[in-house]
Amino acid sequence: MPSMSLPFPITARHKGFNRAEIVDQNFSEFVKLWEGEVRSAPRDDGPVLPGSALDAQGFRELLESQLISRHLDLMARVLRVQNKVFYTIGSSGHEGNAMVARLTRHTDPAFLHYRSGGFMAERFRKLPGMDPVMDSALSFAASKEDPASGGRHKVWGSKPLWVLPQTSTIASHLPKALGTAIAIDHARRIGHALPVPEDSIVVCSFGDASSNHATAQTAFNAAGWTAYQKLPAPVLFVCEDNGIGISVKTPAGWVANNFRHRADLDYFFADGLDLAEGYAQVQRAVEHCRHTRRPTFLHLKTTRVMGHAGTDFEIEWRSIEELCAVEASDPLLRSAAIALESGLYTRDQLLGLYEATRKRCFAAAEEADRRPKLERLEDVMAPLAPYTPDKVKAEAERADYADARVKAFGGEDKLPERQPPRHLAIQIGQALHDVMAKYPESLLFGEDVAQKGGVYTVTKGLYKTFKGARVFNTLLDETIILGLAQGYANMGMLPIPEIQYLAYFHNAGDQIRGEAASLQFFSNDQYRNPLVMRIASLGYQRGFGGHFHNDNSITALRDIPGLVVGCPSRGDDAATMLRTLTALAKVDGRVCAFLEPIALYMTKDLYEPGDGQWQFAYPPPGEAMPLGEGRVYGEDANDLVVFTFGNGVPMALRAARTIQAELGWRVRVVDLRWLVPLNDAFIARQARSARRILVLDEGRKSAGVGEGVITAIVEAGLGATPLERVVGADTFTPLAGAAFLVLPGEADVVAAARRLAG
Ligand SMILES: Cc1ncc(C[n+]2csc(CCOP(=O)(O)OP(=O)(O)O)c2C)c(N)n1
Ligand SMILES: [Mg+2]
Repeated sequence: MPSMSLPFPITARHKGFNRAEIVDQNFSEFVKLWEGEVRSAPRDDGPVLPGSALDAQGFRELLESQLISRHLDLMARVLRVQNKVFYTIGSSGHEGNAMVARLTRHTDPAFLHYRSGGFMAERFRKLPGMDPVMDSALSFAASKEDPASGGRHKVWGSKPLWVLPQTSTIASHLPKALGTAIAIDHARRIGHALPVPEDSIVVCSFGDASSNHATAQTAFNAAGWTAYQKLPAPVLFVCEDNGIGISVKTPAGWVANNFRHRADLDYFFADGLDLAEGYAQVQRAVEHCRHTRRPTFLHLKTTRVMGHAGTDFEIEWRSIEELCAVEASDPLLRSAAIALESGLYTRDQLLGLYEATRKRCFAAAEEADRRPKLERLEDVMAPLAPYTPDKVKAEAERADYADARVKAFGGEDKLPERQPPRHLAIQIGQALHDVMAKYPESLLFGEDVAQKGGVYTVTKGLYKTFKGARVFNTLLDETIILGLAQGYANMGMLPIPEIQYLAYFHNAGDQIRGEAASLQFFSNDQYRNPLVMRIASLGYQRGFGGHFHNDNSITALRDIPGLVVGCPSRGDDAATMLRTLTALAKVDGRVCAFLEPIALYMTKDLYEPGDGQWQFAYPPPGEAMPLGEGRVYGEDANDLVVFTFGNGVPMALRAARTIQAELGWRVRVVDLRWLVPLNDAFIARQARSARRILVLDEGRKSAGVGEGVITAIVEAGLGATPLERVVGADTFTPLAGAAFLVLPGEADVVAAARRLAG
């Protein structure tokens, strides 16, 4: 508990319910009653107090930033009840983080804690003509004109100031902040031109409680893992330690104890409550990070006044003595003391500045309240999933990299389109060679993808061709793999991360669900983190079983807003789909998932062993698969139409033969290929001419792709068409032969057709 006591006794006024009012009055009272010695005011470029590294001009500006931050908080508490402001998690007690902003550059990408009002106000100084008060007010008011998120969330964010908006999920931004830092130095190794200066560092702030989170810990670990190998990772982790997380106290000394002695995470402490004292300490950390390019942990002492948020009535769960002691450690009281003691401000000047800042914040908030809000669903969703079909098509079909691909494949005669038809695994590998030849800024990484070429050798040869700077193994952590992907994307590269098995995507899903897929939305499409995530997926492996290698749950991907999910069932489709996915990433900044059906990797035959009918000619560059377009086998057959994807496609084609022989039906098989978003219009078109419908979904029954297909059919008014669904059971997949009890098989398809006939 802070030891500093108030310079006035605890009176009835201090026992009030509204702590914001009390904290506000404390400042004025503190200034009025201050009785310290006054020095003669220092020159602008002289130290604000003897021995301080902060000069007078710097102090004035930092103080102003602190006051802006504080009055934005106070304003939010007042106007929230009038429904003019929609967010009250504030920065009060953390205003010292303005020092971090002052000592870094506006081109140092920043991923910020929600208590970053001081940091933001200070960073706004770095570019002329910007107004932190009005910009913040528009965000507090959820106005459509909010320059950070367009009214979608109260976030700290700014395109010109390189502040990438963060979600409210604590710690989830650490992996991508680390990824961005690694990307900054990695760019040189592949000759990529960065959007920020080469000696930039990444600022990443978070709270003390958040430092315990698995997602934070994995970022610290990966930062250390990187630095241990003497690879640069210039990230400044700023732990803003106020000693508490909502209502749970961090054990005293825990943060220092936990981080002071970590190998390859260089620890610095700074007093964020005292500008005169803390400035040099922050400076040391920033300079260390910039010059050594090593991960740096800045333990910034802060406090939290006015509770966690406006809804947190601390008086109900903390003693009045404790509350008053915390409020006495308010950094603005310390700043007031410095202002007065240094002689830079008289009492009246300081109170005048305080009140003028209040007025400015309220005026901005009232103005922001009059600005337009988001009022139409189209406007809300506009930045979520941009899609410019013509440009994507042109980019996907662009084939102006002939020389690069000849080099990648090792000669004209080795080009894949000149080879005999091959199976899926080979053609994915070839397609990846093509993509990497086309985009020199693309990187392929994951577990075991480099020398070994992946568990299934799909990426074999890529390491040899494109070398270790572009094809590399990561440490074993999916959260970090996806954090790295976002980091590389933030720096303008094209990441192609691999997740070794679908089951392990779930392990790190928030990096896509909460982070990557949400960036365009919460930044009003100002920031994009395009990436193409490859995932070895789905069931039916023979001889290598068990749930975790045969996970068939696509549901976790289906409801991620903005995500594109494609799943090819054959090699030529894989190649043309990958071209479209990379084009979607490049042109529209989309986050994409490419599900590779493991059991089809090596499948060469369709009907009989040795028939070679599941191998296809490699489509040369210039061909691409339009987003949403399925593949139809037997376009004019309509006795039965089977909707399916992945392993279901060859299964349905085999079953179709039996059905035709037995029931005399001509069967059409529709490979959806694109699973998210489902192309409802395409499904309806195919269903309209069907006399009977069968939905074959190898995923689980609940909330799987099949549900989406049936919904599209019903919503198209075709619900009267006789329909059967063949789908995986709602269970985990067991080992060995028992797996086939859980997953749909050819016999189930035939049986469903019989039911339709009967
Ligand atoms: C993953 C996750 N779990 C829980 C929460 C709810 N939550 C929001 S803030 C918070 C406490 C964070 O404390 P700390 O990191 O110390 O930051 P402070 O608010 O004290 O600055 C919690 C539990 C969340 N936002 N994200
Ligand atoms: Mg805290």
